[in-house]
Amino acid sequence: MESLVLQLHAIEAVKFGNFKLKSGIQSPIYIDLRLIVSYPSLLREISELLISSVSSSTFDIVCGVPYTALPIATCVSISNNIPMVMRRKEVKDYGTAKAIEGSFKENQSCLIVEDLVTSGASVLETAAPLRAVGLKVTDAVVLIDREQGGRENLSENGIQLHSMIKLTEMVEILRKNGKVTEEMEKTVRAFLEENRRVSVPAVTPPPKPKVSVTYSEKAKMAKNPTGKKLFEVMEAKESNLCLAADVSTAAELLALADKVGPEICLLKTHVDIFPDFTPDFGSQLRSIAERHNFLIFEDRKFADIGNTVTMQYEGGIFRILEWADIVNAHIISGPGIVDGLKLKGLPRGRGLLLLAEMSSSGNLAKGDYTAAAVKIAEDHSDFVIGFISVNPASWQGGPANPAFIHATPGVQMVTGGDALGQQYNTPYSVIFDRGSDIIIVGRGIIKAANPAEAAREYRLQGWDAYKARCF
Ligand code: S5P
Repeated sequence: MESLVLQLHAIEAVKFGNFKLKSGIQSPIYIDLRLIVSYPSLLREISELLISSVSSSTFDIVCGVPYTALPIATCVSISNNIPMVMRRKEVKDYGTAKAIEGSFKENQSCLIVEDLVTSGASVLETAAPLRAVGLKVTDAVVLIDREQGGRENLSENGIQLHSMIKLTEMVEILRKNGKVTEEMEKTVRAFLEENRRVSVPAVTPPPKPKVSVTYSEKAKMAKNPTGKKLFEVMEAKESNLCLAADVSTAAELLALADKVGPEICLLKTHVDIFPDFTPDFGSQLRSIAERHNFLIFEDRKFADIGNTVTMQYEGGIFRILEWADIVNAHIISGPGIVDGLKLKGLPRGRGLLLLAEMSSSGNLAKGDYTAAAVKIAEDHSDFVIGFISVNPASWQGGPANPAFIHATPGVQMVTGGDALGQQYNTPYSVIFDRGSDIIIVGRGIIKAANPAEAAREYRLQGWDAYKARCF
């Protein structure tokens, strides 16, 4: 232990002076173990020492307190062959809404690894989300105990602290080896006497996900006839899959719709990409939709003022109002856009989705913008059937009213993206973790060797995730 303390001092991981700690108090000693990543043999020594203080076989999983203890926990995991999980510090910023990364099962025991404990607040901040996902947390190993109430605060929260060395012991070693003066040792002791117990702020565990409302229940809640019908189709076909049919021609789209039709609840078009569009496109697509029982969504992304969009919706070459059950709109121009579209769409029983979030990287639809979309939808729930969303589970105040549909683009079997900013999540993460209702899949299906088979696979994955969420 003496040599370890001297090494920490030599690399300046222990400093003396006047420092403000995370808890707010001023301290004459500061310990910064972030530096140890630059000294692999020291890192190994510390991780071996830590795990030797507990019986490693009693733990199924280890978790380091971010960030300093992450490399230590990784070493403990590798050398003892214990799987590791990671706690995300910035759940909201990243938008996956997953606080704990990695595989684990409920009731597995998890050992927390930390470099330094003062009040124990950081350990408790990590224990709360681990416990919220069903892991058992009863022990924490830590290299240095600053002796400022950490042990007591953790014990009150059901966590036994195993520390390798106390701060006073460290300072004593350094004084004996001529690294600090007797006076400094006294100052540190006096400081510790005065700050015996640093209280911890209460840590509220994150709320458990709400038991989800089923699609049939949602169908009953929906005010708009198209919204209601969509939920009914989803339930009847056991499908929460929307095909983004971004093929090159109208002829190709019609052929694809017929093949993939049995697997989908909704088919999404970008009608303005077809060089061979003819006025009977809409009626042809509607007859295929009727045959296979799916709805049609023209992804027009209206964005203009109310008066202009009434004309764009009804007129022009495409006459979208005639054949699309659903269209969507940005809310950048304010609620007038919904009034305009509603004027034409509601008498025909059509529905509108608002773009509350987008899947592309760097997009601006977040925070207050998303909240404004939810507010506009609530004010027009006779016509607005829901949202294009990415992570409704992370929205301010939780997901919107369950009568709304949350449809999420940017879905493939593996996470990743394309060269132009698209970002992909898996069907399971979209439906189960992010609380969405519909997966919108384009290239994952249309570029597959057998699109109908690929669609079937996406449908099964999406439906399994829904069942896992609801039942
Ligand atoms: O934020 C969005 C909104 C939409 S509607 N991100 C999207 O990707 N979309 C649409 O979803 C996009 O226009 C495309 O039609 C589809 C995604 O296609 P994929 O090939 O990337 O799966």
